[in-house]
Amino acid sequence: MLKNRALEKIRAGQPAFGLSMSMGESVVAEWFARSGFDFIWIDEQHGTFNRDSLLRTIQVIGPTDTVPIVRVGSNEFFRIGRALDAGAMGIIVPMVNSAEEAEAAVHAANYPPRGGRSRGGARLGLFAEDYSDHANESILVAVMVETKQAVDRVAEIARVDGVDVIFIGPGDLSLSLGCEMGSKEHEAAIIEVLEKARDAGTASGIACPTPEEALRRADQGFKLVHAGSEYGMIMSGIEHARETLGIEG
Ligand code: 3PY
Ligand code: MG
Repeated sequence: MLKNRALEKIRAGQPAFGLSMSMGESVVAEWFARSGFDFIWIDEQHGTFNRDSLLRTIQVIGPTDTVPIVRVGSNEFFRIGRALDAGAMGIIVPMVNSAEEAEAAVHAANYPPRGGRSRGGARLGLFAEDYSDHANESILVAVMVETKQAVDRVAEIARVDGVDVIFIGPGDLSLSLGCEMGSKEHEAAIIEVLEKARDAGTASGIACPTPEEALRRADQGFKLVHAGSEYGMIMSGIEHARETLGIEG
């Protein structure tokens, strides 16, 4: 069997909390992997990862109970297969705007008969002899709803078999809606996504900049909850030091 603590928690109706990494620094990965969080989101889309640093980060996190999940750069068959072959136990697919695009992500992440993932990869035998027998049930597939178009179609996206989580990207959503983050319109769209996904029997997730915000979203019912990034932590640490010492930038 393959273990995926984040997916187990979501299936049990509990929130799974995670941190994200956007820089491929393996020592940060070591600290994050031992932090007790349920998952680490490795950001191929906006981060500075290349193929090597992505693999190294997964190699550091993989042996712990914390689950490595890759936000892939795009919804491409080979890109998704490559992240999973490197050892990711989940994918987050950005900018999914239709049921067809969600189906493509599920297809890429699952071996036949559910999908069309290609079997191979030098690492997978490390996880289980029968990896390909268990991968489909153990790998988390999250699709990101972060445009107006996707909000309008969220009910059909959430009904796609094999989508475990509808994940909101609040930043892109505010750009697409043309409203401020935290505005009434923005918040209404977030709650609409949460409720429509719930009606379809699918969990929701959301990216939060702070643990306080993550707690608030978990209380609202979000299950895959991003609670901060190494980048955000570095920036707030720098800001705190500057303010404390009166250093002007
Ligand atoms: C967004 O806010 O758009 C995201 O993709 C969060 O990572
Ligand atoms: Mg986004």
